[in-house]
Amino acid sequence: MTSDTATVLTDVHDPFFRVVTATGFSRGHIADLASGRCAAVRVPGLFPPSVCDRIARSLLAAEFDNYGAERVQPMVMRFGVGVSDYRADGGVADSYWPDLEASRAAWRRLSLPFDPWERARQALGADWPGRVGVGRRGGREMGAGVAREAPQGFLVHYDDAGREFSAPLLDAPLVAQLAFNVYVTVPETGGETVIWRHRWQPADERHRAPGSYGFTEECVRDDESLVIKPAVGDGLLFDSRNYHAVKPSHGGRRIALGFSLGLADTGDLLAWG
Ligand SMILES: O=C(O)CCC(=O)C(=O)O
Ligand SMILES: [Fe+2]
Repeated sequence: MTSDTATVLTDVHDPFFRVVTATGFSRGHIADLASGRCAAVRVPGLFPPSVCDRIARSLLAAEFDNYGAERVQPMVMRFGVGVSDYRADGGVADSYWPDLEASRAAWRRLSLPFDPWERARQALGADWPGRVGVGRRGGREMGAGVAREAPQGFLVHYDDAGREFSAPLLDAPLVAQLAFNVYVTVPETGGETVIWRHRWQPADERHRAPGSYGFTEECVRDDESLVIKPAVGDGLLFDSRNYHAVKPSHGGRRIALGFSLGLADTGDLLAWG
């Protein structure tokens, strides 16, 4: 490749690969995300400082579990269960359900005076014509979300239940999948979320360590990217089928409440953790 070609490649920009900053999540934002007309929507102050403080006070003192070390290296911590740790034979391991009950009990023991998941869903649904609820599988309600902390970051990866599970994960078929996070504590430096304009393709598997959830940076080397530096209270919604990563944190903990958000064929938005 000549250096001229290289210059052209790095200069090329997709006008739809952009972060929109807004005062709330509108119907249009969610439609644009689902249809690929924007990459991420950020709402500063989605959770007010008093709400973040209250959640942070509880979570900073709580004991986190780790995601399974065979799949997730470097280590990522979680408070609550995430279904990605329970993938078994293309489905969901039975142990997800009792562990989810234990996770709900652990969240109740934090004695928060509000339900942060309900609050987040209300914000997402403020302008949405359909329902915003928690997804069901076999009639049972899935987890509403999980608090996560990745001190050394998340590797480059994508999230797409349609590929990760051999049959539909939820009872309602999904037509798009987004990731939602709200940040309750952030580090002094680092902890940026990076999103690449790249969706999984078969050859990408060359860049994945066996059994790992993540890919090497090589996989997205030539792709346009966006870097988002979260602040406390920011809500971030993005298309999780685009590869994304989180940079390591320095000088403080980065705790995010997150869930996947599917757009169902019914027009409802369904969360799961
Ligand atoms: O913490 C973040 O900013 C993104 C984490 C992530 O990989 C996700 O929400 O799918
Ligand atoms: Fe992700």
